[in-house]
Amino acid sequence: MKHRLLLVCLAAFALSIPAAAEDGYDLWLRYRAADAAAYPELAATVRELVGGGGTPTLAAAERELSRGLNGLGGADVPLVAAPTRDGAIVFGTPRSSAAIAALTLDLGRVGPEGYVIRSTAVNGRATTVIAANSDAGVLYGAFHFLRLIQTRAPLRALDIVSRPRTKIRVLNHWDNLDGHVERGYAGQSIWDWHKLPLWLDPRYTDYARACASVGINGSVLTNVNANATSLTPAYLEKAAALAGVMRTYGVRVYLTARFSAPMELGGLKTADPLDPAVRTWWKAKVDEIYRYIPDFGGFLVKANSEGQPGPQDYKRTHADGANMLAEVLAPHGGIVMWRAFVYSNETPTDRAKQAYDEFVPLDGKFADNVLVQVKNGAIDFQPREPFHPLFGAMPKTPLMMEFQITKEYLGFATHLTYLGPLFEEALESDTLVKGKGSTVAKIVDGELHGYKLTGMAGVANIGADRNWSGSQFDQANWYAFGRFAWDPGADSRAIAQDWLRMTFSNDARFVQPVLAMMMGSREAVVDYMTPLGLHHLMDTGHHYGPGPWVGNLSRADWNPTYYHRSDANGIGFERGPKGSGATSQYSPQAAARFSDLKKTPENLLLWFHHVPWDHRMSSGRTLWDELVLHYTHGVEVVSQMRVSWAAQQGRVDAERFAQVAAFLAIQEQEARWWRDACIAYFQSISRRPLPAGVAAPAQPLEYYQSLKFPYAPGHG
Ligand code: GCW
Repeated sequence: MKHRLLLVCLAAFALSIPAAAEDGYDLWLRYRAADAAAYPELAATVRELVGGGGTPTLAAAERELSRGLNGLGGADVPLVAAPTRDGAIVFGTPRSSAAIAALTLDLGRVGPEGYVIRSTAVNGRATTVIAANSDAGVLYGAFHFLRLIQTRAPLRALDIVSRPRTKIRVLNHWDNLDGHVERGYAGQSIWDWHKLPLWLDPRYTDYARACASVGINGSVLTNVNANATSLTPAYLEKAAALAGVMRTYGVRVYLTARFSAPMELGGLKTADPLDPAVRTWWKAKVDEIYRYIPDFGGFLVKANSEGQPGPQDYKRTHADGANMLAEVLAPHGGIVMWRAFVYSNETPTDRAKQAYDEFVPLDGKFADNVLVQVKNGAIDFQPREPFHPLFGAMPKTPLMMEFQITKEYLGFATHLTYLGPLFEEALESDTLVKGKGSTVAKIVDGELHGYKLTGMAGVANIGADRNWSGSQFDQANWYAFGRFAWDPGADSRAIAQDWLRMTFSNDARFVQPVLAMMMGSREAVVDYMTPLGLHHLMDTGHHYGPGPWVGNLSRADWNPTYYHRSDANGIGFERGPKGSGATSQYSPQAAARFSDLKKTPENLLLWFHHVPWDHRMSSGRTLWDELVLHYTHGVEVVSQMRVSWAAQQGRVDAERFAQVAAFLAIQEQEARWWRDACIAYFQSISRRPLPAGVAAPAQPLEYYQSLKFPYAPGHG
């Protein structure tokens, strides 16, 4: 009797444990078994894996292929030394594999990091070859091959040739040594500095796997608002331990350099970049770093911006500062990524103009191993910004793109906002500097100006949360960033589709509607937060929720009122010739477009112009009516997203289904809050009635103004 009870209890317990916890930890590398009947070519083309270990990175490729193929095929794929039958997978470099060396694969086309995946014959057996010039290239190819299976792509007659269009593809972690992540919405930092170097959390390996799966080859471990302590021996030892894990996956470690470190750590009286003692200090420090981390990538530096120390403290230029560091990194093969996100302490005429004003005179003055890292827009990672005027304006200085993956201004972790369309829009923007087709993508990948160094950085959205990114759908933004860094000409829809299939399901009844939801999600945020070119309406400091009324902060350009400038007559920031003149920073052709109210795209109208409330829009409606309708539409799209997601119940696992559903409910509530607060405020200024049939804000303006969020996450 007792035994029977025990058995019943055990059975009940076993039933309560799902086959595999679907908490999002596996990211897009889930490798759940494919339905053999629906995808017969998997069994036909993948029968054995030809082992090709040897180096740690090739061993990692082998492990990943084994894990992926075993999981996806639902049975163990045997590991053999050479193809014994049709359906072998051979991977490696010409050095690691005689079979690959014997084939004509034109590896010259793929450069040091690219790869070829080809269906061919080896020893008379039908084989799929994954080949590259480097071990990391093989690993990238292995992940690509797994992706084909994960997305149920054809596996026969493959001839894939891929090479990255940028060299430096890095995540920027704004992680502090105390574990707090600036603008982080996924919990504490994944770097457990306190337990490093002896405890290597298995997460570090999974992080590196995920990065490598999309071609990310660098990780800046520390916040750009830097702490010199990260350069002390104790912390270098910890960073070296992380580098040891990441190296296997082709990910190099970088650190942020606090410009005043020679004073804070070295006891010097100055950090003047032209001072010989300062230069000697940095040389010794960099040599020391390379003793810990022989393949250290280099430094990312935020200087003379938002209170950070920098060369201007000594009347030196950004180039003086960057070149000092570049000189000591160069012998080791390191680089400097010097950020252009600067705005000076004097109250500016227009903050959007400052980076251009400070950096363009320095074009051609930076050392060869310096990249200037430029945010996609001139203000600050807003839901929509025009492309940064620096792109196209520094032909002699490699500019790298900086995107923000963490959604500081796009709803934190709870709003479902797929950033692929934002990345794509920025990269496809035409600077017109060398005629039509001079896109930002072609500047970033070096094609337009012949940059030797190229790169893309993404401010990471990764934290210690079990699902890594704070929400299931935010994982897509990490994924998409990697794919765009590899190919700045990539297509955001195709990327979203791959991600959905890998992360959730290949069921067309799921993929189609959820893809549509993802693709519309960014525009919805623009609509319910900052439509028609509005920007920086977020509440003070934490940037969570609306604060368009805020106008009392000590610096003019910290206030939303500075950006929208609404008055009885109209709304918007005049940046044409009669205003701040910021449009003149673009190429003459682009400037002609942006300076003329009639030629400015409507989705950027209020970025470039102060426009009367009664201005007629292309729809025939007044600006005021149009603004209100955009706000309202944004909320409607989110309501529709909830409905679409609800219809997916049963097509995805219950755990992730429920979390997404709950977050969408939060998003809907907050979208409505944004809409109502902004309409209530702008109506108090425009003094115009709402268009017919449009609901009035739920609460009076004072209610929205009274809300306070002292503990909103991520605040610097
Ligand atoms: O967007 C702003 C953020 C700051 C950040 C800064 C920057 C790291 O609000 O938190 O600081 O940009 O990019 O340097």
